[in-house]
Amino acid sequence: TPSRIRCPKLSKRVMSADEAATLIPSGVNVGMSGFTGAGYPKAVPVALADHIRRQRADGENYRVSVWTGASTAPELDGALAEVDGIEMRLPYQSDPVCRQKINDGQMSYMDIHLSHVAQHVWSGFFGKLDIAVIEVAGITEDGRLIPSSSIGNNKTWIDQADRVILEVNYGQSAGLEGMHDVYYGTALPPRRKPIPITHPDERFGEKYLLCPPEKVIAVVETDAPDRNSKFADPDDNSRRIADHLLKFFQQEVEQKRLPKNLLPLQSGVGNIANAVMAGLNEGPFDNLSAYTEVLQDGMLAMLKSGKLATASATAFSLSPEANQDLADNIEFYKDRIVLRTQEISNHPEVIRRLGVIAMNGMIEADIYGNVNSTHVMGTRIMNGIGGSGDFARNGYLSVFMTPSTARNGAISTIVPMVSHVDHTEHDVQIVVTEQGLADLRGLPPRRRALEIIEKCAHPDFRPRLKDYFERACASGRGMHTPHLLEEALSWHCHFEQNGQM
Ligand code: 0RQ
Repeated sequence: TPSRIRCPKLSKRVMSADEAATLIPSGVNVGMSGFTGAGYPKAVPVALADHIRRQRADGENYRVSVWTGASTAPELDGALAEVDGIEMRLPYQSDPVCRQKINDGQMSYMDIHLSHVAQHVWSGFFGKLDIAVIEVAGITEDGRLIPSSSIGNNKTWIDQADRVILEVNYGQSAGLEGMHDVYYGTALPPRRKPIPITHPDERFGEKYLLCPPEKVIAVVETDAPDRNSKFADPDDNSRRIADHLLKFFQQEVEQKRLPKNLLPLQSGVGNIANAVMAGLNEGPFDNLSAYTEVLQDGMLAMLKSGKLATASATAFSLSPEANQDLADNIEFYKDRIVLRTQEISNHPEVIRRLGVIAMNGMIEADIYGNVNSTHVMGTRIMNGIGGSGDFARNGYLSVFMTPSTARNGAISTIVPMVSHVDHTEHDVQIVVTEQGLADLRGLPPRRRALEIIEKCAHPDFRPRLKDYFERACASGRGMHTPHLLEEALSWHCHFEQNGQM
């Protein structure tokens, strides 16, 4: 294979992952590439974990803080968490070992809106970024970097870090070159200008990441696939959720509240989101577009079938089969996909202007439409808010979806009061479960409660929710958003004590 390091200056910095890892001292802040299991460094974090383990055996308390785009993979989050090597982690993770360490209180975690991360770093809220570790698909003759299968915060990490370690991954399709659009025009107030996007496929940035060669202290060559998790085939619940949503979209088109090709779609992570895309691929809508952060299998299939004309994102998150399809047909997909930095893929201004249809998963919703996306029983983090808040608050439509029960029916995902709130009632318009779809637009709180209980709650829990609501209304307390405070979280307490709500 021909070298992907076409810049002579940088080919002189090639070294092993072990050597590169020793250039990362204890106590530093490290910005790593990676977004939803795509484009994360494959070799240096594992080598760093080994290095930390060895130093720990010699009695040194070696830890670094790890900032990324979003979730990564066992070779990064898993490996570093396993050796207790992470002091503080931000902004989104979905790794089981990390989750355990965070919930056990051994690792700090800051869960931040994905669109906010870059600007918070520019402002220095988290301290200085010392080192960036970035996977790229190649390096051009003049030292520009060909981004990999995600961009995330890479532009910010390279700009802000004093030193940069590059991983050049030969396992990424060389054809990715030209798919990206890296915008260098963002700034802090008062110097901000409008972000020039009026359609998801517009390009106005660079095809490459720009990095002064002097900053690059190491280049490591790798050849390894992304996490590439498989998606489950849509189950009955996901299919029903998708059916309810499609019917709703059709009604909105008939009422002329949505155009025939809908509005740009944003779809969250996971199997339900993927099932909704599968439903749309068989549905009546054509010439669709997507302005989203993650491109999963479902959207790739829609691009292939022609249902989806164009898609903008910051990362792929594909199964091994879909990833192969991407590589085999990269020129076809390159005409239809733009990958951007995450401050642009998730930019509130753009999401509002385009009128994005935001569709995200959730842990639970309460009868008034407040949504918990992140915490099990109010205290234990699952993943993080990710981009769901960027899209929910600013979209034209904000949809949250979940099966109506969890843990084999022991938990109702519709509860009197959410045990943690990520999206307030003001940001939530549509709630969908396999039972039905609640359209909360235009409804005051007590009517929202009746709509959610009737349409979304599981029949095993519906009478108890109704009873709670009626007693709250009769309690003599405030009638705007009636609650029985002494009982509002009793369903969660009951689950913790008895394993059943
Ligand atoms: O647990 O894995 O132990 O079985 O939560 O639940 O039903 O498989 O749903 O994979 O779609 O995830 C909100 C976590 C849903 C996700 C969440 C348990 C359930 C299961 C997963 P097990 P499902 P999904 C763009 C948008 C926030 C970020 C976001 C998420 C596990 O959608 O992380 O939207 N969202 N980003 O058993 C206790 C409940 C539960 C519950 C589910 N009420 N109580 N456990 N579970 N409901 C992408 C990015 O931002 C990068």
